[in-house]
Amino acid sequence: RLYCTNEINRAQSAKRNRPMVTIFEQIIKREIPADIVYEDEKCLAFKDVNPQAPTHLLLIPKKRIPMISDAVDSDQELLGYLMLIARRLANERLQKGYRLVINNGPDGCQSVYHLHIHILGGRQLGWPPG
Ligand code: IU
Repeated sequence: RLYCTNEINRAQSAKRNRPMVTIFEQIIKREIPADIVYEDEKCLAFKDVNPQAPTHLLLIPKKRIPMISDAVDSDQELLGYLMLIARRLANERLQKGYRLVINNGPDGCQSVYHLHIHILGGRQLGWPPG
């Protein structure tokens, strides 16, 4: 549970210290490395550096949307597109099932303020989440 506590601490302090340019934007611009598994003109997917399951990918839009609660009506097409790409990446890798997750804000355990969909699978996942 120690790791979980650290994640919660990170999430609780993340918004206050929120940088103008997030690490995920730096990954999009190739300013820092990541294990990228998919890219197109609208989005990018890469392996989470601290995987919580045998498969743990992050899918992010190239458009800067800090969190799902910031999304606006005109993001409808992009958000639908992201869900379909997440489905495709997951279906290709995780025939026995998977979970798509969006953490939002400190209590939602969000630590990076660039919208991302977690794609998790490769083991039996529990419920409820912590
Ligand atoms: P969260 O939903 O904001 O808590 O998810 C952020 C994720 O980003 C988390 O799972 C981290 O392990 C992951 N991550 C990463 O893959 N690479 C990084 O450089 C950083 C965080 I910082």
